[in-house]
Amino acid sequence: MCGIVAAVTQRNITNFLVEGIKKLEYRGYDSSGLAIIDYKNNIIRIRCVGKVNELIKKVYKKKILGNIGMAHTRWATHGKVSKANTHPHISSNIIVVHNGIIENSSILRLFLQKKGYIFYSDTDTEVIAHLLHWEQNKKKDPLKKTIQNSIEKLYGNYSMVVIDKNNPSRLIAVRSRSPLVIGLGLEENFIASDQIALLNITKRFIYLEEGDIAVVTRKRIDIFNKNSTITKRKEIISNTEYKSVKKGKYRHFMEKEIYEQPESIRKTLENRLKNNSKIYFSELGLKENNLFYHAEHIQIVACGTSYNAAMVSRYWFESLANIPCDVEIASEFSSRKLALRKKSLLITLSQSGETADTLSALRCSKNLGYLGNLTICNMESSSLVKESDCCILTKAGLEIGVASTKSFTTQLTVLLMLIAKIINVKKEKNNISNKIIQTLNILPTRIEEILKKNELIKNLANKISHKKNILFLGRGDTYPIAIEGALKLKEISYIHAEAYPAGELKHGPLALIDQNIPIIIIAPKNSLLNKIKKNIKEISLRGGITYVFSDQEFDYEENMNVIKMPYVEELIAPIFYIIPLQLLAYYVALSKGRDIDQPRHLAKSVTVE
Ligand code: HGA
Repeated sequence: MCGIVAAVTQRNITNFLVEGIKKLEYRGYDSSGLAIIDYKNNIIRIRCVGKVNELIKKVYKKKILGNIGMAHTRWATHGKVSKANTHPHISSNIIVVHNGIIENSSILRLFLQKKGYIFYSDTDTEVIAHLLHWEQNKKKDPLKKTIQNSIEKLYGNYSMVVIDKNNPSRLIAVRSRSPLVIGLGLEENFIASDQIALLNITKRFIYLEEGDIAVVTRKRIDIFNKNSTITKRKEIISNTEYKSVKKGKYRHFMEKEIYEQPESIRKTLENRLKNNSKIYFSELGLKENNLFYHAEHIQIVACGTSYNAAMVSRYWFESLANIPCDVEIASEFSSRKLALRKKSLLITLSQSGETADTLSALRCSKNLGYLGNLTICNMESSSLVKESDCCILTKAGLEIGVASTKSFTTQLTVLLMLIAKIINVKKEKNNISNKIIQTLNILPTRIEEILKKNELIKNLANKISHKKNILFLGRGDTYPIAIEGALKLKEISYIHAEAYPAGELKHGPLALIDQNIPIIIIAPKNSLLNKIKKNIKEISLRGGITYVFSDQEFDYEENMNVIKMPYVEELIAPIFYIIPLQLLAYYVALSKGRDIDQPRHLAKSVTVE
């Protein structure tokens, strides 16, 4: 959350900052701002509430000329959404943009107020700016030393970029549990919270590591590690293509990403299914085989959509591989005292690999005695990948829409492959893993078939988009799909939606049923179909209106509508059935005119706990 770009350039910096921050808008869009030191050494700061386009309009009305500056797009944590709280924050000569939370900011604020500092915002970021200014003037130290002294006083997870107007040739970047990447140019250098902001300028990147402070000028980059020792960090050449961040023929990134799923799944499967009988992950070696061989329990930790993917996989781990599996929301996992299961393998799931709650859960788990930990992640250079014992990459490509779609289905694809791999490792010959592999091969084609049914889904969206509440029901491994369908609808249409296991309705939620609550039911052919048919009857008898997604025939019940789905193999039905629910959420939100790629109050890559 919160996007940072900064640069020290040969050319005028304004276009770079504006274009860079636009690309990071997915990280937060409450407000945005920039600050440039102009050719006369004045700080020019422009800030506004709302989308980055508002900022762009304001910036281009002024002609700003300068070679060093920073921009920020905000997802508020300290202080409401307002211009005064928008970054950059300034304390005399010190300018700061920041991502994260300073947990002890109230105490520091009081301390600085006593020293005479006047605060113009409610943010923890302004506290950093004044603290740096105070430290700098107290000891007359160079800025890097000042920053080293100040960060000892800051508690929390954050990253920041600082410019000192009195030395306007360098940027100072600090990484403390929140990512920052340096982009290397020709006699100019850049900083961003995500390489996506820099991809049209450079392919050469250096990722800062925990506790690093980087001093960046046009010609030099000096990185100091957490012990203040000058250090070298590896330069990487990114192979991410810039074009993948464009919408192309689609109206929204979410729509594009829904339709990209067959391709993303093909990429995720590519070179990993060997001779239809073995799974091969190039990221893993013999050490991991050993880990899988000894694992007697799986503990998965995740948030949001990744948590829902984990919930589906719990059914698979237990029914296919006969390994007990528990799934927990990351923020809960790290905030309670845990009783460890014997020989337990910890798995974390995250699209960005920067999800603060999941990272914190991984860090908490480290001394608890897990057999080892594995992350399933979409971002190779992320903190989660770096801090885990081993990783398997989903190959979803960049996902820009705040509501995750292709990251969910590629996570499920990897989880199924992982289960087949574990079965292989534990027992050399097993039909189940062969069946998983064969069925996964068919998955992209099955998804292509369901994507062609979009007209059916559009019709349903028109019928329900004016409703205030919607229920989603599933049973067995489609219950988490009902949860994910409800989450998608809530996120982008703002309609209240809840999901239940169909068998649970009679234990309470049935009292909600009337003609005003459409009930979406996922009912593929499986051993639970007859039970779910009985549940549908119970709803119909009470006047409830049901919309049943199924490839099966049903006896007519009053107020029941069947949305006929193409055939799909039972094993991959959960992955298949989320597609119509993603489309449903999309078309409902479209008909309500919602801001689909950037729904209110949300942001992608949730880097605060
Ligand atoms: N705490 C700062 C930055 C917020 C942030 O990083 N959000 O992800 C603020 O509230 O402005």
